[in-house]
Amino acid sequence: MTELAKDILAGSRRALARALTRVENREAADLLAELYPHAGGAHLVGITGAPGTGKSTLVNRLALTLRERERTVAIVAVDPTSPFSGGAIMGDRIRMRDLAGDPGVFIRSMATRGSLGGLARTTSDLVTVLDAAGYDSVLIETVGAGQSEVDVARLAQSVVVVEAPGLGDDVQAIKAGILEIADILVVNKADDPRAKNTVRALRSMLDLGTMPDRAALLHHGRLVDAALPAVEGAGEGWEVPIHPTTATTGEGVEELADLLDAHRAHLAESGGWERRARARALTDLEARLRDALLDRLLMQVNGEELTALVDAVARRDLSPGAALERLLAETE
Ligand SMILES: Nc1nc2c(ncn2[C@@H]2O[C@H](COP(=O)(O)OP(=O)(O)OP(=O)(O)O)[C@@H](O)[C@H]2O)c(=O)[nH]1
Ligand SMILES: [Mg+2]
Repeated sequence: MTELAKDILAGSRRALARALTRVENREAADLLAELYPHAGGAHLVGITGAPGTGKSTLVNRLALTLRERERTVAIVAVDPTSPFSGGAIMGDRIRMRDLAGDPGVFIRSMATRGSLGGLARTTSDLVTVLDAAGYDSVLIETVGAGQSEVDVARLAQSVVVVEAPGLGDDVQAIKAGILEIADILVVNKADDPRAKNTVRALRSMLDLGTMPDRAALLHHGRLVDAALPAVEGAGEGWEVPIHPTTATTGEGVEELADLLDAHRAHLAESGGWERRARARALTDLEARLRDALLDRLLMQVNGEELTALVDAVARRDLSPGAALERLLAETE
């Protein structure tokens, strides 16, 4: 084993920081292979929702609560510089004030812009390193608008979707299908009198639908379909709670920590933990396979030929399917 991997497993923060930078630069394949067997013990919690709902403030509070329970916590903030709300800077400043200097907390911010090789995969690898480093909980905060929420859900064992009153019309984020990925729905800013309406709107939406098989929902692809056959009654028997919090005062955050513990315990008992781990492994493998095959194929393709095909498809002289046939014929 390399010194760097040993130092990480021994708890060196400097080694950890160095490793995470390598991961972000996509120069860590060997290191990840070394650390991978040591990961798997952390509770991975995704925290997502529309900009400005109070995710950072909530993550900060949750981290403090977990620390009081003697758990160590790593925080990965994906794209902390959301252009949509000035709140991001605020939340992150408070976070630094309350958590800085605690050796049981490790905070990493990650910019989405310029992340090489895909945000989801880089985040997944960062989380693997933090998991191997021995943190009890890894909290992953993303500002989500569609696909990125689902990508977080793929990483996390427990997904917290944060809503808040007064962001345009009630519960707008639900349009993006965000409800379906929630294990716990938090209505933050419960100090706002309109929060009751938000809770009510969410309640009626949840009552409308039965929860689908989560693992299958989050991970559909060819490999998954083949290797993760549908399971009888695989809604996993978890009723999604709608939980109000006021992150600024910390009200409701103890109960949120309890709900997360309960969800983890539920996954362990129901087989959901294993099922999600398996689904994640398959999704991960499929994404890597696709990238690798694409790279390999593109190396064999003549650039001019590719340009000509794109032109032809754009002019509608050729269908995308027919263009594919030609590409494949060329590389066989
Ligand atoms: N009234 C009230 N304000 C809150 C609450 N939680 C957070 N805020 C405020 O909402 C604003 C946004 O908070 P953040 O924690 O930065 O929200 P965020 O969801 O992380 O924002 P982005 O990262 O930009 O998406 C800040 O001004 C917070 O002080 C709450 O429970 N009640
Ligand atoms: Mg934030």
